[in-house]
Amino acid sequence: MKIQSISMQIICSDLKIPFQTHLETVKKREAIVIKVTDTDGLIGYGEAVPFSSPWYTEETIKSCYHILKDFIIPKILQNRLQHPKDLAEIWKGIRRNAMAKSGMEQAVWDLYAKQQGIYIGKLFGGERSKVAAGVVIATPVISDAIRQIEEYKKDGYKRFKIKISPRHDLEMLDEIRKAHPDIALLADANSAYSLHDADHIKRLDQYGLAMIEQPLGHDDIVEHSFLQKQIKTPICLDESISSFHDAKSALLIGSCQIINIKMARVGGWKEAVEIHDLCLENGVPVWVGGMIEFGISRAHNIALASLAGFTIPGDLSSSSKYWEQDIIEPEVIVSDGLVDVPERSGIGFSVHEKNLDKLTIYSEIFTL
Ligand code: OSB
Ligand code: MG
Repeated sequence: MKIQSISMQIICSDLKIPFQTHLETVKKREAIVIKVTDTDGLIGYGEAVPFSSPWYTEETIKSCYHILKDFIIPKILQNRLQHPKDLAEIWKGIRRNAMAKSGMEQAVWDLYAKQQGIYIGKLFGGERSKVAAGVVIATPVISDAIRQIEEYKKDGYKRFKIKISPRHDLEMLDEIRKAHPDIALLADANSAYSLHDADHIKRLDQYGLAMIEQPLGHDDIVEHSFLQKQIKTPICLDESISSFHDAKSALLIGSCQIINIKMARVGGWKEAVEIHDLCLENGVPVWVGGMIEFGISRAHNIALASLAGFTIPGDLSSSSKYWEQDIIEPEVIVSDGLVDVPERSGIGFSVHEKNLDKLTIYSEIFTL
């Protein structure tokens, strides 16, 4: 692939609105932008999206940077990649650290797609020209949630996701259903419940939720299969699915009826597409999960969502939901609840280098 250099930029920006779950309130977002440049000057872009603290997965911006700088980047430069698929060989000697791998896979696949002159989604069989967008409302304040849903309805978002926990669920859902009886609604618990709460969780069945996302342990597969047998609402797994193997296990024992696929959580394009293919074969619908990300990661997610199995609207909000200024051009725009899938080569968006530099707080460049 004639890779000449690899650079990393840590970027940081305030969120327009704080993102609140029972685990953490995110007000500032950091990410690592990875650029892989070939000898012709073509650049592939990836975005590694761990948080600054390990509340969602065990990775952090610092741990991710360390794994990329000290292990992944040297191996890639020394091994002279022929094809993005060769990354599988490099991953063999690096356990977990999915977000570091995902950021690098994104950059290498984007470069490869640009070298081939093809849109990245097409490399994986993507076929949609528009993808459906859902939005996340992350506040425990009921009146704020209702007002935000009101606003987002105007943009035509096709699905609304709220964050719940045992202290903020029944009343919140009651009020939302009173104000918005017909919206496609789902509730994400980020592991706030345990199997002992099964009777309480059963009471959520009355709200006609499209699904409940990750009610139990962040690394659990088995207990979710017990819970699913006791409730009508379909379970969707998020945190528990960190690999193809996890997805296979979950389907095997009926732990969920839907999977939220996040490239970042499963280690990149290859694993994400394999999980998608498995679910498609088994008739299990999937959707693209979000990470409160900047435009590069969002662009990869839009490409992923163009694959046939993504039949449920993903966490694909407009750039302007979180950012004053995004790092891609054009920005992501949701209109009538849809996002256009680009056609240009690579990720199909240009990177706004000026905005990117404005947000950069640390950077390094690596060559052989
Ligand atoms: O649990 O799905 C989640 C964002 C960061 C970390 C975890 C989650 C989320 C979201 C997606 O809910 C929000 C978005 O990107 O719009
Ligand atoms: Mg989730």
